[in-house]
Amino acid sequence: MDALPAFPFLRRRDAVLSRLESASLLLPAAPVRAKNADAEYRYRPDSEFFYLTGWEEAGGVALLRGFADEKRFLLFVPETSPEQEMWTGKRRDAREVQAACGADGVLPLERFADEAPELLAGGDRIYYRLGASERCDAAVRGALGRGRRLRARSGRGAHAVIDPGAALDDLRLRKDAAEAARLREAARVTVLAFEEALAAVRPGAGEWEVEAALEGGFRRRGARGPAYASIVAAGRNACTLHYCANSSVIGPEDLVLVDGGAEVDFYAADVTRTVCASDGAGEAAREVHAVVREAHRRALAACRPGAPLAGVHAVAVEALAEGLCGLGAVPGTASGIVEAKSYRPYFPHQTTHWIGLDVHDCGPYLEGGRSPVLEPGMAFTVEPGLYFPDGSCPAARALEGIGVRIEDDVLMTEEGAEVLTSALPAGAGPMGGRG
Ligand SMILES: [Mn+2]
Repeated sequence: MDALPAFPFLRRRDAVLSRLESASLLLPAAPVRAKNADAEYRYRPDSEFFYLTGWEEAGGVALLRGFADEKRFLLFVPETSPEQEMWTGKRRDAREVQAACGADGVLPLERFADEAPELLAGGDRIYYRLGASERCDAAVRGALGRGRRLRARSGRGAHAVIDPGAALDDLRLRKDAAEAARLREAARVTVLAFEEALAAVRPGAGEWEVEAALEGGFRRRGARGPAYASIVAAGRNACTLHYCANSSVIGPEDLVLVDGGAEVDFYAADVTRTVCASDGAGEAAREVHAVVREAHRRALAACRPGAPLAGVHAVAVEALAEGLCGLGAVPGTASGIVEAKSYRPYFPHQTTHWIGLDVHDCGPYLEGGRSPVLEPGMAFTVEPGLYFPDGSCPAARALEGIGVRIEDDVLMTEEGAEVLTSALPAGAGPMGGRG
């Protein structure tokens, strides 16, 4: 992708600084994570840290001070050395970081322990996630001690620690133009990779081969890789919601559920399709698929500006309940099934979740007892499903072993709901017969 548009980060920081008022915000970069022994995972920055700094390297700490007239945004970064560069490559030095991030100052990390408590103590609250880093925990303890003394003398000093989500989640919920572009690109790449992955679905293929086609499709198009562990679940594996072993061989009568999404510039897509491995899939599987597809269609139609997010779920539940009734899976009427929540054994999750820098992005599902209303900038998935694990459905044993989910990504805009992944057919047909 092109370089990020000029300084969306600056605008985000301005928004956060004005919210902080008399408080400060302390955000450490995510640590490098060990996979096992001395092997490391590829580095991925912390979403909140990246959202405000645009900085992608490990080891830094961002400090924002809403109460201050100067040094409002400081970055502490590790010192570079020839030894470090030999092993892990060149890192930008303080001056380059300052230019790239627009910080008021960039300081070496070794000065953090001495300077941070002082810098934090003058505000009255510190937004910080306790336990995020030992270095920052210690600085916050120091700041609270100083703040107590300052407060006694001047009436203002750090005396409370608040989760940074309280200042950031609401901003991250409404995506700006730079974020919308990333989400669209993640969706575009995901659709193309899904076409390749679904073409690899056939009897006798390993689930891992479909996974390889999907994730290869992400990487070939420049995505960082999968945003989360890809699911390729043939037959009854699809009844395990977070199945990701992807180690079974696809049978001729199987439905195959594929759930994956590319991560592009740290923004996630999240798509699911469920398709027949061949023409040999049974009638029951096709009927369940048709029910989920209808729920998916109606739920997408319910994504309208001003509508409550919970309404999307309600519409999907209604359609699924009608389907469960028609399939003979649950006794009673559709409205009775909704009322008694007797669909829950077969649809145990929600229809929507927010997406963004995190595949399950921050943002409320209930505010003051009410569902949030859909507004431009909000991005979320729509993913109804039905799952019938073994032994779950005495009333209709033929359904047991079937799992279906269909999932698309939606971005609310001024014009309405933009289904980012609508180019990918939602049908169940085997190769070539989808639509
Ligand atoms: Mn999802």
